[in-house]
Amino acid sequence: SENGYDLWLRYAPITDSSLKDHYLDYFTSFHCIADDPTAVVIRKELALAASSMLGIIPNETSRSKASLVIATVENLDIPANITNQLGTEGYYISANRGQVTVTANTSIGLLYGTYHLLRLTQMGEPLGSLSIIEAPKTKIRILNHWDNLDRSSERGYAGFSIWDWHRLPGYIDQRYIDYARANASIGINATVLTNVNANAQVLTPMYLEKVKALADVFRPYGIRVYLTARFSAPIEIGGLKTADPLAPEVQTWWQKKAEEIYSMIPDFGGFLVKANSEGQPGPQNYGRNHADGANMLADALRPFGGTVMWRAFVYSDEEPDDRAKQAYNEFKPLDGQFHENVMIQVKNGPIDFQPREPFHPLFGAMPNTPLMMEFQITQEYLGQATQLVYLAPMYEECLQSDTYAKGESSTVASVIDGTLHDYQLTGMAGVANIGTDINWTGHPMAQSNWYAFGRLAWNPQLDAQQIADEWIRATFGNERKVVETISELMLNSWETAVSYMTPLGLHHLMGTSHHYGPAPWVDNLSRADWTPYYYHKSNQGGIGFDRTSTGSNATSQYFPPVASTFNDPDSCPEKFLLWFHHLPWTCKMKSGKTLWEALAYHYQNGVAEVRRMQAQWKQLKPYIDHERHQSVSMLLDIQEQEAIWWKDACMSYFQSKSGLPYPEAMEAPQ
Ligand code: GCW
Repeated sequence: SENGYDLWLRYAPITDSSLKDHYLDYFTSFHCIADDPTAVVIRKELALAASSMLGIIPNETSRSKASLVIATVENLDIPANITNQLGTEGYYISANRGQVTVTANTSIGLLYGTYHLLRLTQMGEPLGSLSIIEAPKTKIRILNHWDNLDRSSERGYAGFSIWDWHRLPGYIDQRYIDYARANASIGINATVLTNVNANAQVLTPMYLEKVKALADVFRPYGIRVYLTARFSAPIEIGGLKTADPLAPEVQTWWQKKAEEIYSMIPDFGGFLVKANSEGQPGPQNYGRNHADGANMLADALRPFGGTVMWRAFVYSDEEPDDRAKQAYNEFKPLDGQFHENVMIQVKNGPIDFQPREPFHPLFGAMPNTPLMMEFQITQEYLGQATQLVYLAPMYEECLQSDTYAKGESSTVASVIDGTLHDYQLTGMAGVANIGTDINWTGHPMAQSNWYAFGRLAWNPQLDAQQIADEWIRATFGNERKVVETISELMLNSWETAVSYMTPLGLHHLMGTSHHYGPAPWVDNLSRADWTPYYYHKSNQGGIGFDRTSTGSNATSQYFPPVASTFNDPDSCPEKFLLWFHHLPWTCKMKSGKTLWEALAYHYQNGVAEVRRMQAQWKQLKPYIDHERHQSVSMLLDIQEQEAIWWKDACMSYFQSKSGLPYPEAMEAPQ
């Protein structure tokens, strides 16, 4: 049944007979030179794909007779100018006289190349004249599971954690294998199994056995396992009195722990650490800084080739004037002080995965410390698992932002892929939206966000449109009407959600702690930085957070001319207006509308756009199986209700501040 379990590896039967004949020419017989566990995976995937798409099991034959050859470069005659570009994970696909060759320096490269070929086949692309050279632009392409050992998942909306700790290590769930396949098919090569709000238990021998079992499953797919390290673990599971990073007994404890882990998992990736943030322990508890903490762990991992990913998501009520500034203030002065196997993991924006944020000012500001991106795939603030929001346009907007760190064209993407500052370590992390739901991600369309994350981690320059096109074809087929309609629907969906939730730079209006639905009126929490009111500050005089030089001066954390562009309400892009400015309700927008009218227009338009999505989806009924069509239809109906809820709640509340009448075009609250 079409329950979504197969993700974008659906391998639907190819019904067009000439296309089918074309693919039969290539998949009937193949030759694979490689016999390590990854080669076993390649053979299995080929058999699965060919039997499902073409109704055949490809037969293994000699190289001269084969129409498909999959072999590492030393077996073939590939010019050095090509092999030089492939690195350890890249591949070259070429076609010559009826033979397609996939080659790479490593078997992982072959696996990636095979998946590329299968993607083209699912997309109905001809294979006869291929010449594709691909290599990833970042080294670590990693999922962050915010999964707890009791199988709950922080900010997970698709069931429970897929890690069945209770039955590990003895029982290997088929899901682990399908998870690895899905990740490898889009180039994801690493995973953090546990929540950044970490539980030290995972570092005890009993759990490490289980982690080892997962690492063994993932290895042939090129995926390395990482764990979160709770900074106070030496106290909690080590019986020490302190976790001070400069205390010798603490250093020794972590060194021994690293030794123990690597004796079981020789390719263990390293640690992801959330320290001194939201109550998590860290080096500052001992009067030390982030570099002291990160370097201590890095030194423990270094002999084994491991990496520390230290998160820059820090804020506390000690800096109450503007939470958006704290990460920059704490980390920028430490640039250059981190050891070479440390990366700093920075969220895309300075607050917290809001529907839309300007890029984080740390990007470009730490030339001597490799920064990696942290995107959220799970839709904590974006309708969770009931709303259709394709996130690639949001990722793209951030990656294509120009930091001006080294003049024009210093994009965030060029920071992340390492080219701007010549970083030796590069990476992109995505907070996973994966759970035990049959379709993995709760909302069937949310699979596209997992897919898009992987594709952008591989190449941060890809565009959201191309990624959507690939995903739709693999997931729903190549029918033109289907591809065009879903593509349009997906590509508008993020802007639509921003419109009915937090237009014009508004942010953090969500209900406290669950973050679902509007609650801009909440103004009395114990901490200002958790209080929606703090972020919009609306009163009779106007609305917005003044982050200019007369306000919190967060704009000064950006390079010129970005700083001055954001600082001046006339040049600040309207999409970020109320992020940086507190403005009167009646001030004029570029359209000639007043701010109040523009706000109303956005909320109203967001609702109208959801209705358009419903209408578009309806048209696809004849083209899509009942199960998936019905499920997305029901979810869109909920989304419409929720968009109305956002509009009504926010506009009624803001009206209580502005005292202005509803603009004409606006449906008054029901
Ligand atoms: O987005 C916020 C979430 C927390 C999360 C935190 C973080 C894991 O509300 O649930 O904790 O960010 O990123 O550390």
